Amino acid sequence: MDIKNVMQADKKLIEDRLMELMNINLTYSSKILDSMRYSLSAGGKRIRPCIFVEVLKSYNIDVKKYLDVACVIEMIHTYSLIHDDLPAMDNDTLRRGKPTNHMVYGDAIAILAGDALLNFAYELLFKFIKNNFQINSVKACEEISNCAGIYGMIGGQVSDIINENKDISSGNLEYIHENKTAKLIIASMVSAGYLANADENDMEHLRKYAYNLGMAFQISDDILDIIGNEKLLGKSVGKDVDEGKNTYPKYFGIEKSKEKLNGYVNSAIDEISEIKDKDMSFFAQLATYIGNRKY
Ligand code: GRG
Repeated sequence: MDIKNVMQADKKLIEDRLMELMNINLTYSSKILDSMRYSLSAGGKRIRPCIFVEVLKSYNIDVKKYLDVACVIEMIHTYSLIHDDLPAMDNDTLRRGKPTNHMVYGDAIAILAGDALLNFAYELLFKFIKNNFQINSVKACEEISNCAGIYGMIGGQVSDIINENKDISSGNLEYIHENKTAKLIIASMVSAGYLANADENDMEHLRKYAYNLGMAFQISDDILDIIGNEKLLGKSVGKDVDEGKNTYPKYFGIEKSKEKLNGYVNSAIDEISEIKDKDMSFFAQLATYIGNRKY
């Protein structure tokens, strides 16, 4: 299996559905749709919804039935990037090599586009529960909202912002990355696990795999930011490294960060290998791929 081909196919499925969902008409406020579509189709890797889809596939579940939940996760991720790029946060002018949302639509519309994506995501989750009414659908949606909010991504972002240019403990550093980055990856894996009716033992390993993968993802991202070669990653070209940010390379240095990255990759592989009666090879390969992203 070549995971790049697998992810390419998943990406197409997700992007087609995203654009269908965004096929909305608004007479007097269509600008918000332009702004939402701009960032949704600006060339993300779609790693979170791919993870969601691949968990379902491992459990032989019909992916199409749950595609809207995959799109919800990508919408939440996209809103977070739009807001993160705003002048009040990271003040970035480029993302994925293109002008950031607020550079094209202005701050007010960019703020509203982020809000609208988050709100639309929850509208879709309510519709999904209405049409698939069972306790595990509710648990899947609860997991997503929990991981995106103050116990997750927003909590991590807050701790990141208030600690800029400050010395923090390694525990705080881990908290920031676990929440800012790993939680949305955990949401992708665990919500799919619930929808696949995975047993408790599997759920535990899915959760721990996602945590380790998320930490590895962030550390490799930070190492790549420092060493450069951003074109290989397909992410924002020309973005400067923010010296005030608390990152693993800043805290531990590059070599120790690489060791930590390998540790998380190996732990992720160990966790997923514990699920023995399903084909989880995609996930072992994904962890290896993230560990080997080129510097
Ligand atoms: C504004 C609530 C709020 C949160 C922002 C996502 C985020 C939190 C900040 C973006 C900055 C950053 C480095 C976050 C860590 C997560 C991360 C590596 C995001 C980039 O994800 P990719 O690489 O992006 O999946 P693409 O472009 O592929 O979608």
